[in-house]
Amino acid sequence: VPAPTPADKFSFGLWTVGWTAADPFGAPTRPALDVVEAVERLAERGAWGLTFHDDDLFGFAPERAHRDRQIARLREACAATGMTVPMITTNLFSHPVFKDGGFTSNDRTVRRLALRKVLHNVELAAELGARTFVLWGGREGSEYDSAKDVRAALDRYREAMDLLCGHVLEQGHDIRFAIEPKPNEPRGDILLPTVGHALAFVERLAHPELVGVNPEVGHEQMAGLNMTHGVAQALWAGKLFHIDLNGQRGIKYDQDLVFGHGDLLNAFSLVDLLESAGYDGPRHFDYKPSRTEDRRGVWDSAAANMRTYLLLRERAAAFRADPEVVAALEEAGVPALSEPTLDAGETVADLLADPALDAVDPDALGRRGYGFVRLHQLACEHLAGAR
Ligand code: GLT
Ligand code: MN
Ligand code: MN
Ligand code: MN
Repeated sequence: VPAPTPADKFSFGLWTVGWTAADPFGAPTRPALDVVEAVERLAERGAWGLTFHDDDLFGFAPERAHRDRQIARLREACAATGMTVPMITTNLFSHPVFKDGGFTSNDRTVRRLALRKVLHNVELAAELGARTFVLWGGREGSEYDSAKDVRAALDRYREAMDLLCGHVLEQGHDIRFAIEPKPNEPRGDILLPTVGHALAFVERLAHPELVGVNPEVGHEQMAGLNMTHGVAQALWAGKLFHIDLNGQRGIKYDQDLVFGHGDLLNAFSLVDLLESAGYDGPRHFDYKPSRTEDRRGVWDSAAANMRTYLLLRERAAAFRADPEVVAALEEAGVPALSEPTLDAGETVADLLADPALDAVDPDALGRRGYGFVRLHQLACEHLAGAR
């Protein structure tokens, strides 16, 4: 497996390698990580980008001088290492003021504060040359159905998105927004819980072309969904603006494991999809180095994400190049699905009158074997390094 290089476009959140591992049950197990060290350590390992929330870099409501200094230190570290800032995002979930949400809080003043916080950070994104602005609405939701008017909340969510898009257009910034779905945690139920919900929401905005999605592996899997299918639909809709790669084992709390350390087969099909679809955006890792890890474990786990991606990319290419796989795909009818069901120019009347269809024996057709299991076993064998 080749070593990661910036051409692979691997990026990491400052909140990932920088996580001090405080959880709801225990205190931090690691000291805070300085942004300059994060940039340097990631660059040494072949990463391309660092992403962050406003609060990660300079805290909530920072003194002007502190904010400026942190931004300058980040810029210098990037200039010295060649690292980039491809995406930034705003923290609308940690401070108690956002306990009922930012854009959709029941409190109008909170909503106005949230919008102002994001607008400030959009300006920072433009200054740093970040082309994608992620919005994870972790606190936009409820625990109690009686406490949230969901239709009104969606009106407010849309109002916020329309305002942000209008601002970006007015300023002429080269920035697009990516909504990150999650079904629950920290709220009992979060609005726009899955990729599908987010895609439907985007189509009702004033500037849908400026808004896409940032699917996270673990978040789709927390909802029991197939990440590869969700990403495929986002690609199909032209909406895969960004992606959060990590690992999750089943329907439980958000584990944020290393990419591939959850459902490895689904990770394999995801890499196969991203590579074959020509997705050329960031490969962003949103994982948490486990609470058991020390500093060395942090950097080992960061490297593990990139190595797993490259390993799966290699395995997927070998799978596609294997003549037995090509034949099995053919037998399974996978390439045949790309053929339109009607001929060019064929009408409903032509279809209804097609004599070839009268000659079809549905029972015989129903006995056709597709060979999907054999095909999937070939995928498993490539993944396991047996072929
Ligand atoms: C938070 C969340 C992640 C999001 C981050 C972006 S914040 O860590 O758990 O999934 O991607 O806001
Ligand atoms: Mn997560
Ligand atoms: Mn997370
Ligand atoms: Mn995420």
